Amino acid sequence: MDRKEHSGRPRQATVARSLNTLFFALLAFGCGGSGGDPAQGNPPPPGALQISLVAAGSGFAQPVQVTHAGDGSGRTFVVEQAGTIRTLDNAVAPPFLDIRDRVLSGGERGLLSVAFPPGFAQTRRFYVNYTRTPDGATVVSRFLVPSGSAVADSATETVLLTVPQPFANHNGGQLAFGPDGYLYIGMGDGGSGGDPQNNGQNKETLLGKILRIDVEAGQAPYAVPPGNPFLSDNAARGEIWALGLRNPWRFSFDRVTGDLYIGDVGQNLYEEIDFQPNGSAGGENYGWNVMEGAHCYGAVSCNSTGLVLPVAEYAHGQGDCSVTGGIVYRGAEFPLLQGTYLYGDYCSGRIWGLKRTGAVWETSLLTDTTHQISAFGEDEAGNLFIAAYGTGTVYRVTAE
Ligand SMILES: [Ca+2]
Ligand SMILES: [Ca+2]
Repeated sequence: MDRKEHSGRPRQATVARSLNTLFFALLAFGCGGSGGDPAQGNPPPPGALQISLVAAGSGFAQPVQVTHAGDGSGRTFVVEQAGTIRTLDNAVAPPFLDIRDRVLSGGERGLLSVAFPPGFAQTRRFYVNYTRTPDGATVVSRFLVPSGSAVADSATETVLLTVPQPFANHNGGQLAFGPDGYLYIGMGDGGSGGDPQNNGQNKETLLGKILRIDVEAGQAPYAVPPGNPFLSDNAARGEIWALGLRNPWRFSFDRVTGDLYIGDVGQNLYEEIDFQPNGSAGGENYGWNVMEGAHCYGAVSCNSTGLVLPVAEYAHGQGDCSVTGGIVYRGAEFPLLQGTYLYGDYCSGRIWGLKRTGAVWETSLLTDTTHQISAFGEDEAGNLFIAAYGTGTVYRVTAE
């Protein structure tokens, strides 16, 4: 597993980072406090939009997701990598779900996300994505909350999808229900470095993709929606919604517009945010491993025909090395943030805002923190949170 080095050697040359740099041991980090970071001494100009972070919950063990169930309960859930889901207000109460007995955790493996479908308050069923014991394969499965119970029953698991993982890293892991009610699944390229199996561009594998499946229609284990883009292609898996992804660790849908924002972790040089408007027919090819960000990967030139370039990217440097895709702010409390997509970097702790004005996407630095930002999340009301992986604290985003 690659480490982010702070030896004083040039980062881009020495960090042969073969993976999403998420989840390293705490000792490997401290990027924001490593000294000599030019960003620390260059605050944005006065008057620019700034955010602050207020601790909202602590004591979580390696949190990797913050989300809500949309069930009117007001609960905000925190996913812990080893295999538990807790509520933000209490890190020590019996967990909402505990599947540590079947999760292979460590590095980039673990319980990676939970998603609650529309109607969860009535159906009491929800979905998780984890890497399983003992082989590290990706599992997407359904669990039930028994009637009369506030917590899930770990014995109710129904496995819907299993995807073998050739390497320990790049497991993607995001689950999210789109505005169409289908389940979207983020799959990394399988791992190692540089996508040696060329999974990103191979439509016969589920690796290196975003998948779209119908898990709520009553068909076992799931149905492939009739509108999926490659159903008529005999050399493609029908579950594929978009391809050319390296490790879409986090993606999200704008709760107002339905637009999809994808943070795809780069190889050694560029981190990127990809965009897909609501109403897209799918089939977008986001470029990996032909391109890394808006640049040819490992080549002076390349054929970018048909590839969808990112709407934002940043180069490694100033401590930046692994993007954590975020969320569009739709809360009521901070009008200045309205419609802004917040995202950050796991290594540097920096957080940016991205917003489209006409045809132009503009990025601004919102704050520079010392946190290992593993996830952005929101509650039912649209308040935004970040999870600080190493310290186990969840912060609420406020604007100044
Ligand atoms: Ca993998
Ligand atoms: Ca790309």
